[in-house]
Amino acid sequence: SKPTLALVGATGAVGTVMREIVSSRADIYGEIRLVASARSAGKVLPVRGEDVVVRALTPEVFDGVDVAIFDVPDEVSAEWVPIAAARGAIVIDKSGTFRMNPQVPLVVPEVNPGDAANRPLGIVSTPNCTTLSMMAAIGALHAEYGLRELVVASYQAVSGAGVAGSARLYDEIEALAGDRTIGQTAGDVRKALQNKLPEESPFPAPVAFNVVPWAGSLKEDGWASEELKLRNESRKILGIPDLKVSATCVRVPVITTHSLAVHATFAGEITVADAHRILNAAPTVVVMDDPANHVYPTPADVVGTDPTYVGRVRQAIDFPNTLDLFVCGDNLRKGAALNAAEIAELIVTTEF
Ligand code: 2RA
Repeated sequence: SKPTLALVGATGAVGTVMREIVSSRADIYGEIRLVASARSAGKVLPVRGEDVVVRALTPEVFDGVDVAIFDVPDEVSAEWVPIAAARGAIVIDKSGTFRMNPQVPLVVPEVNPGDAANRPLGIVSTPNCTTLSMMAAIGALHAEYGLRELVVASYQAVSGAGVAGSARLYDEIEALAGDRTIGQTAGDVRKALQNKLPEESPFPAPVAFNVVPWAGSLKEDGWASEELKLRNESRKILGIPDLKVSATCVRVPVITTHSLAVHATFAGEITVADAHRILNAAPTVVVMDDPANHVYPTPADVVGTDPTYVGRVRQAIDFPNTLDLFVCGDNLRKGAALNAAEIAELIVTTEF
């Protein structure tokens, strides 16, 4: 019989995309159970064209579940993922809790699919959306040219901070719209928002009419957690423990789709033609790279779609072993729900 899937965190930003993704891809599941906090239990949400009542997160909800996909805050995963695994579910977890645990594989199906089968705790982690947004492209280049260093600047969408992140940008834009004096005096955006939007923002500075060089929490020596995740997770997924990585993560006024400017250094010389050939052959990568005709990926043009988009590929003038490229990926799809769904499909089709 077909396996039972549980979607835990079914009502969040990623959960909403998750329901849409499992409804539109090959129908490999028997029952699909929707699970959320007690606050959301009882809601009726569509999945595969049917209304499903959301169930509260309890140990019993995992009885009979074969695969559970979790998209909940770190502390909720820390408590509940082991409970689901102990009840026999194979858990695919989107939180940061288990990603760097050596007993938990961190999987991007295009890059390291084999790792998904080796899961002593019954848990597979899926990476942070920023890492994921570039990984299909970087993994393909690495497989042929041997990656040595990554220097990355991110341009991250507000929905990376969940439903509240998107709501905040819409609110800020609405509050400031129509004022053609705004954005010309130091602090005027911040002041106008303080007057009009008294509630707290999920971001440490205005995000409308602005860019904010911060994502995540403060770590040692001034690093943001997001920047360290990009480093540590890239090393683990690519299987290069000493990969040199340095990142600066920036929030921009985009609702959904993270972008990254990537400076990638390889073991030997790599040309733009080499990169185009490899990226064109990668099934989930789309090359949009014709600057003479203004063809390059932008978040607004690719949001809501599955591939990893790459453009602006250049051989760095002073670094022959280095490519500079611009990558866009939908942070709620490949960056979150889609990658989790693909891991689940990989496990179900090979093991059930
Ligand atoms: C962000 N990467 O964009 C985070 C979400 N996991 O805020």
